Amino acid sequence: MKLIVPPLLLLFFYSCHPKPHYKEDHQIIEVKRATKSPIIDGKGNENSWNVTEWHPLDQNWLGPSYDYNDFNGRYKLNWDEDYLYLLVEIIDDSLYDRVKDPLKLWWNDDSLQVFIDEDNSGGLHQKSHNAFGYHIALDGNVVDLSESKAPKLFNEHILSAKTQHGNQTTWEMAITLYDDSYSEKSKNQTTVLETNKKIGFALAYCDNDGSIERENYIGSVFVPGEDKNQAWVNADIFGTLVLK
Ligand SMILES: [Ca+2]
Ligand SMILES: [Ca+2]
Ligand SMILES: [Ca+2]
Ligand SMILES: [Ca+2]
Repeated sequence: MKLIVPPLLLLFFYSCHPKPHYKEDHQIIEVKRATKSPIIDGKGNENSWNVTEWHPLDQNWLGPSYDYNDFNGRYKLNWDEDYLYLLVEIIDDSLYDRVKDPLKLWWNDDSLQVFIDEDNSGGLHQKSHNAFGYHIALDGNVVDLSESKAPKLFNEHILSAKTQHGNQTTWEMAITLYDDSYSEKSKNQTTVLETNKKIGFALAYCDNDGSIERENYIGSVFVPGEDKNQAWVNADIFGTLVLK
């Protein structure tokens, strides 16, 4: 029997089921699998890092222009089935941790920020775990907003270590991924990474050299339009990683 659906009913169905959000991939980076998992010690001397290319951290999202000694940054990425690995090299003339409490004004201290959208869905993430925007403080604390929009430590999501030589800090991290079903009230499954998986990703550095507020906020992706400070709200601006 052929089922004939009246056009009005179809219209009703589509208005109740809007098209799913679609992120347009940009800044696509192919990430190679690590030949051997790196040791997270803040030293990028493993062979897997040596054979991996650097990417620039050079988009000034907030603040005036800066020179090389004030800030310069670059990063590398690798993966295995358990972790996304990140190596970041930062030149910063002054490391500043004004407020020691990791849950207060954390974005105004020198810190790295790692944005992860596990399924590359894009879309808003401020009030959900559709994507994460982890701040990693100089002392290694990992902060993001909780489901109730309060700051919360997510230290178990990112293992990090750093070393320093003069004004250069090298950060090495193993990042565990969680999908958008992540709940702060239950135990969560980690994502097992596999070849050809796409992940929404951006990196940023908050640079403060002694001011009340951060002086610069430098990101890894170009953000179109006047307001460049969008990553903490909208995962559409994240670049796209493709695991190879
Ligand atoms: Ca290492
Ligand atoms: Ca600086
Ligand atoms: Ca998502
Ligand atoms: Ca600084």
